[in-house]
Amino acid sequence: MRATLLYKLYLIARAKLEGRRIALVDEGDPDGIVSGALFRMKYPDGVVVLAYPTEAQKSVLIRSVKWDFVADLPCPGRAVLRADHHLTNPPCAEREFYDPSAPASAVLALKALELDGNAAASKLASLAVETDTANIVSQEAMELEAAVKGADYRGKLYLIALLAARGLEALKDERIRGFIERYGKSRGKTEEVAKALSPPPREAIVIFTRDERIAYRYLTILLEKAGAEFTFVLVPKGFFKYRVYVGARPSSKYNAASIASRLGGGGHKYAAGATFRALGIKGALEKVLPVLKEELNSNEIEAVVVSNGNMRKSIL
Ligand SMILES: [Mn+2]
Repeated sequence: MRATLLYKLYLIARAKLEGRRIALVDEGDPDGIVSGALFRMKYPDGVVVLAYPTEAQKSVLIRSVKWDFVADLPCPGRAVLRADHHLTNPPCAEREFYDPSAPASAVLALKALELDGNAAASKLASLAVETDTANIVSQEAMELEAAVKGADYRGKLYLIALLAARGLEALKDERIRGFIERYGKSRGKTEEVAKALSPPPREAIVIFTRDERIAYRYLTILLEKAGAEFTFVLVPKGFFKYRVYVGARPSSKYNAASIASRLGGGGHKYAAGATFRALGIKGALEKVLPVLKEELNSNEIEAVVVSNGNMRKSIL
């Protein structure tokens, strides 16, 4: 965690000292990564920094910088150009390419960076649409998603650089094949957890007492496929940090974004998330339960608590 902060500081300092353009994109998914690659296609000597949405809103370091380009993230304070499609992120940059009805930020980034006519750039943006709308049909989109999820911070920056330089050929690179393989393993583990939780109730709420290092967003998708209409996953992430993944089936009455935004996060109606601080799992539940009870219109919440590999049902 600490090391990444220092690395971000280094990237920012280097860009500013060398007078290079600097971009901030979402660290979490292919849409952000592709947007970063598009920025590097336009400005090959530009510097890309990755951050999560909460950092863009709260990190003192991130907010102290004037960003030339921001994509798939809320406003980090000062920005020249921004491409985004999140309903929960109000416009803020000097020039906005903001459209909540766009299927991916990368599509808006394509226009913002004037890369519409570039075939390799358009292809990358189309993969971001596949992954961001949870409608992955091509092998390339599947591999891109796996590479992003399997890579660490520097690995993602490497992926961005290679996508910008070589387009989809980047997916054949040996180091990137390694990221894809790593993610494949965590997916397998996630599928086992989903199987153990199936058939899920209509409102599937899963509380992890420790980070099992599985693909939690994928878990919500699997639970929805298995019959859940609403999914909510709570996971500890590092010191006193908790991450929430919320999902809602498109045909259902649920709104994932409204729950996530009440926990300090945001996202889309069908997939949203939040990160917050709490002192232990008890404190985290104290934050989460009142919101769930109100949004689900219920006095008690039936959850599955996953603790050291054991699962038990619990009324909270
Ligand atoms: Mn997006």
